[in-house]
Amino acid sequence: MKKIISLVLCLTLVLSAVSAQALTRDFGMIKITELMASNGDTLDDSKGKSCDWIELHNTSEDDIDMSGLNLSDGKKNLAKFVFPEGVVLAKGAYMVIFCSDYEEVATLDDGTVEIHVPFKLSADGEKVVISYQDVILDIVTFDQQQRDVSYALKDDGTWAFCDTPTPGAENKFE
Ligand SMILES: [Ca+2]
Ligand SMILES: [Ca+2]
Repeated sequence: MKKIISLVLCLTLVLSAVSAQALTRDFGMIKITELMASNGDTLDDSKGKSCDWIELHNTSEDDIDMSGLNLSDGKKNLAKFVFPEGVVLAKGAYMVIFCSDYEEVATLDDGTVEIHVPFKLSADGEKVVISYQDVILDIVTFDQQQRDVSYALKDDGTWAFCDTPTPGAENKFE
């Protein structure tokens, strides 16, 4: 009995050490929530360019270490972009990824991280896929897009065009 109690105690200590860290790699909790494949004047990057963009959302209660997660615009090459070490998406937070056709992870003057990935989104329609080690975790397929109208996830789990884009924030439909 003593052995079992000490084992339980050990396990509790290990578990509390893990939860104290509160930085997981639970990639299944990261969702694609919005995208814009024809960005006119909705959002500029730090260089003043209006690239296509993708929004990701951490739906979990823990900060997620994004390193190793793949992002792509199709299933053929899942790892067009691989998140590097040091990129964390805070619990409940949204992240905007610029699809600029070049790769760059830059820390801006205000401390935020701006990510550019080496592909663009086609306004004629394609896919956005996040994956880890060849396992697709979330995927959205979109058709023809209109300028400055986003394609966004609704509360009921369906996707719809959105006249009130919210890059980096909770989606809003009017
Ligand atoms: Ca593309
Ligand atoms: Ca949004």
